[in-house]
Amino acid sequence: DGSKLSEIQSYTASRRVQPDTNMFGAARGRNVILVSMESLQSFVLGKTVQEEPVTPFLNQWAKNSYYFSNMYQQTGQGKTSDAEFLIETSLYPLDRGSVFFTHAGNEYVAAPEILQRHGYYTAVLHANQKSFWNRDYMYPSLGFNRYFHDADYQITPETSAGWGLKDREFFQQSIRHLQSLPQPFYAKLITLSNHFPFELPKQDQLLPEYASTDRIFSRYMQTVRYMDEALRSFVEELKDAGLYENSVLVFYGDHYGISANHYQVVASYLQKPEIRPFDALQLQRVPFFVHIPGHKGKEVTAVAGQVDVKPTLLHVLGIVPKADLHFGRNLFAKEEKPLTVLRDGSFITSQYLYTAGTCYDKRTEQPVRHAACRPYLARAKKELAYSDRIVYGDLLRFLAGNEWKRKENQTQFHERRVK
Ligand code: GP9
Ligand code: MN
Repeated sequence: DGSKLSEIQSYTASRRVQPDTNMFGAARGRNVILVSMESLQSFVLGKTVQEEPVTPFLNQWAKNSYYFSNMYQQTGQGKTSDAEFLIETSLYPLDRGSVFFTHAGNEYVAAPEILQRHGYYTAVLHANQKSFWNRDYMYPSLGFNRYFHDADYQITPETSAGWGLKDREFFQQSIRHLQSLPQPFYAKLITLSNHFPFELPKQDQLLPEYASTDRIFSRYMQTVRYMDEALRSFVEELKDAGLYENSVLVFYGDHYGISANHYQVVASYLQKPEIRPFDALQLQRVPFFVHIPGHKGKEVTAVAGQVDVKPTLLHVLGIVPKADLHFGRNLFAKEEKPLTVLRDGSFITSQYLYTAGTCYDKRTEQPVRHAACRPYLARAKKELAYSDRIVYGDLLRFLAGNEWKRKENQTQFHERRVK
């Protein structure tokens, strides 16, 4: 019942000591174009293969956007879907399984739903089967009006590679879907080409080959380079379609693409003797960009997580929801003791990094006494436990101001499924 929620609400409220910043409402009323960048990790940004940049477009993009260089991915087994969950709800995904499958029928106060109530039309665009990750059931619960999936795209052998429609084609074909939406809209586009096992025909390989016996890593560099190119042309196409100026563009990496099986080559690529637990955690950083046309942007180095995207976005849109609950924070406001918790309980603060029971000093990269991390450890555990309690107990049903949903909920769950 409601009392279970109130303890959690006092916790999240106490964490929310976030004043307005000069970014409040900076993108008020604009369309939101969100891009989930498949398997993109931060370590490739600014890097080269045989002197050729791996991400020429994103390197540039980082200079004219708010670029959050210390954002960590917080996903679990639900991979892309967990990243979506974090971004839309500012809750944590579960420690096992995919919350998209296990709790699609829950009540949420997700960003699309909040934006819908503020006059936005909300859509997802992704050229894969609509039932993948149970998206067709989950999206209505998050507040999406429309889901463009594989049936809405022309997918031929020539336009496909690996998992399906190539990103460049996907973006091209998405333009007319975006043009068909009522404005302002909130549209999330989910890329696919940079997905394991990173397959790409010769003519799309734009980078010299990275010489290594680890084929997966070499191919990853190629598909990252390809996605970078696809993003570059997408922004051009948005400009041509007249959809750039009146939008805010939010790009995020969903989760890692290079698993621990490939750390030997990662170590040699990064010119490190080995990937220690400290390095492995630092590799969990994913790029996050908030690009507002007309803004110069800047690099924000504060520790951040995907859970922070929703409050950050609402802040730049100038929206203060009537009913809301989130674990993340607005990244434009200064936080004295920022804490980013990963799904496995590891965490990162301004000074320390904690993983597998060891506390490290980020500056020296060496273990320090456990006591240094202890004050954060309790908070980290609490965050995950509270979030789990909400998901397992479907507690947002009891959120004050959320009552209107109870009526809607009387509709059979299966009828809410995306058409
Ligand atoms: C599938 C795509 C990839 O539609 O989002 O999912 P992933 O395997 O990365 O979770
Ligand atoms: Mn993914």
